[in-house]
Amino acid sequence: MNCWFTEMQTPDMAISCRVKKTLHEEKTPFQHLAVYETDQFGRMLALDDVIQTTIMDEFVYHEMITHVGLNTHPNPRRVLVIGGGDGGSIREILKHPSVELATLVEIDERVIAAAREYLPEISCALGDPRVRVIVDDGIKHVKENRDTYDMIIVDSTDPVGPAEGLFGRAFYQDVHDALTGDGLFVAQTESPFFNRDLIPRIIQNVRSIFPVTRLFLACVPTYPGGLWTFTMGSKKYDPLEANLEQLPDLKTRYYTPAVHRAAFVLPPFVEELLQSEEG
Ligand code: AG3
Repeated sequence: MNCWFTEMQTPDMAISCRVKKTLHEEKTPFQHLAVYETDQFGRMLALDDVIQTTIMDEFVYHEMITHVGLNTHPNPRRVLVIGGGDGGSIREILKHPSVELATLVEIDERVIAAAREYLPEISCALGDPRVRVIVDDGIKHVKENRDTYDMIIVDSTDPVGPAEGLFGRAFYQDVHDALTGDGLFVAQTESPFFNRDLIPRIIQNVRSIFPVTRLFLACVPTYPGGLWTFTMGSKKYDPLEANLEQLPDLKTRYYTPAVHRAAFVLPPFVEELLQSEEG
């Protein structure tokens, strides 16, 4: 059998990998959800034919979307993840002893169920007593919870379909208001090669709301272009001045204090996105 999964990463470019077995497939009220067994990347979760996470490279994304922010804040106790139904961000958050409550707000409960069943390495922390799982719209949740979270992680899909609102100014304002007085947020913000209109818009919006705005990079092979951006908006703490001397043992495979600092070193073609007047 010769069966391939293909994601159209742009209208003119695709990534394909051979599928050994389709482990699960369904149409949820929100999207098409599939879990494939592949030789190249291990098990892989796709939503509407877009790769969300794979056993081979999920650690990069989940470590970087969580630890950079958590180690920038001196005492993160209440942390919110919007999206991220696979549980990878939650798993990393719980490595921080300061965290008392990690809340996951995922719009599609079927994603959580599929991750629990087929991706236990990623979803393993969802049953921890410090975790609260809420099936709801993240946009609504931040509107309804003011001054509540020390850190918010926006672990979303691409800015189409259910996640579109998670990239707009109104949402960042609600994220700001849902954070405590010295809180910060980190969002996944797509490819510096293929999203050159989107990223400057995000940066401008976040800058108009947060005193500290930073972009950082990591390499996620299954995402378009491989090089991926994350954006931090912070009310007080600057990730470039974070005290990384005495971290708990995070047992990471990508994140280290040196990688934390290096992630903010931007090549000129990325730096340009921060200076753009467009948007
Ligand atoms: N969120 C998806 C990031 C965007 C991937 N885009 C793409 N493959 N075109 C990942 C969720 C993992 N918790």
